[in-house]
Amino acid sequence: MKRFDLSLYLILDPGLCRAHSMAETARLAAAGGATLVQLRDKSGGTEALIATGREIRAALSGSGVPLIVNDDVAAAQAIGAEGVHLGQSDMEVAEARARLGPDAIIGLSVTNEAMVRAVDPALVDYVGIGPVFPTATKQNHNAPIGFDGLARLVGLSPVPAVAIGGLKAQHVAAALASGAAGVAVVSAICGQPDPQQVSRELAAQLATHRAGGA
Ligand code: TZP
Ligand code: MG
Repeated sequence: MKRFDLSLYLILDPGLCRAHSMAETARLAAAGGATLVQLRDKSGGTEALIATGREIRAALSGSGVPLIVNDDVAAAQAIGAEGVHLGQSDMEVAEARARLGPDAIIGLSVTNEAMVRAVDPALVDYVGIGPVFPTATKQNHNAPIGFDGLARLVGLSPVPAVAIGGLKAQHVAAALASGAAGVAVVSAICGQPDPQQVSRELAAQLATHRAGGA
């Protein structure tokens, strides 16, 4: 049975991760409480992605934190990653599921109501919903939806949702109150002087607000 925890979902970006490597950032974040790690590298081809992905997988070994690869199903297979995250213009989820099998974790980005309504829970394990706020991390992102938009889309989703876009520790409470299972972050962890410490702070916020605390 596949198990995954969306609560603190780190997305690794090669540009922002320069201070520490992506593998080192993943290791530190997992030690600080990250529950899922995605490799999102739009800069190179499949070969480069596979090499980096193998380093990250090695860095995460023993942590129990699954590795998800953005966009590239073949790379995910070569890396031995636990899953893929697909955008609306990437490989069809049915095709990805056919290639990866029932145990793989498959995530899908959704930004509006029509996309959420089209999600097939037999194929998709979770959705990423956003951007909640504008963010410099993603070029040409869609219009921000805010926490109201997030809550509306989470409410329509047949699968668990993770919120994304400009989220920091101070937004965890509102993301959870909107019904998201967790927060997906890039710049809140990548490129921070101490990725382990900021991950700990995010994890502490999650623990507090998931428990229904203030
Ligand atoms: N998709 C929507 S917003 C975003 C992605 C990949 C980037 C989020 O990055 P950050 O730094 O957490 O705002
Ligand atoms: Mg994509």
